[in-house]
Amino acid sequence: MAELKREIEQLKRERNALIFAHNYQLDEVQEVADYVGDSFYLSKVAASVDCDIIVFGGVRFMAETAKILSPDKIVLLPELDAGCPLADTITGGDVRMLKQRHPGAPVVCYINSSAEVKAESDICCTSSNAIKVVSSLPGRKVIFVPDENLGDYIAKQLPDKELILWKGCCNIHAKVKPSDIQQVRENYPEAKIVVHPECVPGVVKLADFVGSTSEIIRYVESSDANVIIIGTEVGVLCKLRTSRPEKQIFLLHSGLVCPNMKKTKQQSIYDALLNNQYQIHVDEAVAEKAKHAITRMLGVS
Ligand code: CIZ
Repeated sequence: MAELKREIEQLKRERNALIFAHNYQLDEVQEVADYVGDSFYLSKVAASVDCDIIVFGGVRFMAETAKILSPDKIVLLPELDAGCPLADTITGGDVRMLKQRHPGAPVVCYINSSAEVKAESDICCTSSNAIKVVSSLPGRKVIFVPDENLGDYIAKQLPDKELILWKGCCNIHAKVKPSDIQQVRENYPEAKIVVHPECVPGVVKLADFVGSTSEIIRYVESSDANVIIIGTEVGVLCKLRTSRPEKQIFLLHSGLVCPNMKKTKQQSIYDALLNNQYQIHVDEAVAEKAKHAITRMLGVS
């Protein structure tokens, strides 16, 4: 592994490349990354960073977002089939149909969506800025796609808004049930329970804190609690194990492991740098419209 790390470092220098890793990536990928964070943070970095190549440890929609914001750079997704089943629940055609059904209502798309869906949307959001983004819009009615659970969470925070929701969900977060929280409360009465807003409403309601991956990491790092139970993908534990080794941090459900996020390994990063694979291309017209939705989000947050 140490040898592979050295070779990745060398290739990175030779190719003027930078490695991005989402908070859900394997520890071995986060360890070789130049930037680790959530989609919002990584999008901002992609828009400003100076390099020729971005190797994206993540899933397709994340690499597409980086390409849309940095069209002159080569963006590589090391595992071609690292996708997002939530993003795949909706197409651009579905968004056009929703707009026809609700004329005049602005469309907010969660960043977990294809470039085509972003291109049909007025503004994009991530789980860390969704409430800010939706509240920035004029009028009452807002179409929100594709995560129904995140949409429900936003709607509860913003009772003046009427959200039209798409019935998509992350099948990893949806595994957590309210009974998992009740069980943990019995076993660890002193613990704080923190969950992602992609969890179902019954889970969100019972949690002590709800936030995006970066917000969860910040919450744990600054919390006085010694025992913390986490309801999001296991990858967030990577940073916390080193930044807060004294705390007892557990996963709320053993199924909180995203198989798509776990496809990328150090070897895939190395192969990507060596063979220039797999290059992300986004149709120019689609990219231009999608960029508008993403930069509008960056302006709001
Ligand atoms: O916004 C992101 O990166 C996702 C998909 C989750 C999160 O909360 O960070």
